[in-house]
Amino acid sequence: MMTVTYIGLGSNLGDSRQILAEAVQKLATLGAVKTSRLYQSPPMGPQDQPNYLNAAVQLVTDLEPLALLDELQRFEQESGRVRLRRWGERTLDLDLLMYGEEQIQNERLTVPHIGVMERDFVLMPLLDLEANLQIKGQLLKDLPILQHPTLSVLDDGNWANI
Ligand code: PH2
Ligand code: MG
Ligand code: MG
Repeated sequence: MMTVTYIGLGSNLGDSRQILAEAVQKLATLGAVKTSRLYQSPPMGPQDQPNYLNAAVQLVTDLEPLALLDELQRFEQESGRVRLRRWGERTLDLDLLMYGEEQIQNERLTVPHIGVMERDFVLMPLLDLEANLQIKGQLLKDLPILQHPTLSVLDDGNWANI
């Protein structure tokens, strides 16, 4: 069965733009993808780290949640993933934000992803993909944090098609 899923993308080490574009190409091998705009965002967590590039992808796939997570983690490793500390800098972060309407809680996975509602660098890209997206009946576009976004649009075109 095909499921509409949403993946959050982040990078603040290496050639982040290239790394994210390659990640989108890899995600496209798993199903049909739509890509958000590309954003630059100040770091959440330790402030002595570079700004992040952030984006989101809508992926329609027949992979089950844990099989999809395996693929995401494989792509992170293939990008030469470096992760120095919690909330700290990394070459590629692929987060499974939403998997259809499902709520999932196990050792490996919490879906919807913790913090979606509090992070503008997750919400704005998601809303590019689906303006009326809801989580548990809450319209994401109505969340107050979106009234004072801290991120900026770097590219609203076909940034992933390099
Ligand atoms: N990811 C983190 C920690 N901090 N800050 C921003 N702006 N964007 C991120 O994607 C991000 C972060 C760990 O995954
Ligand atoms: Mg993350
Ligand atoms: Mg992650």
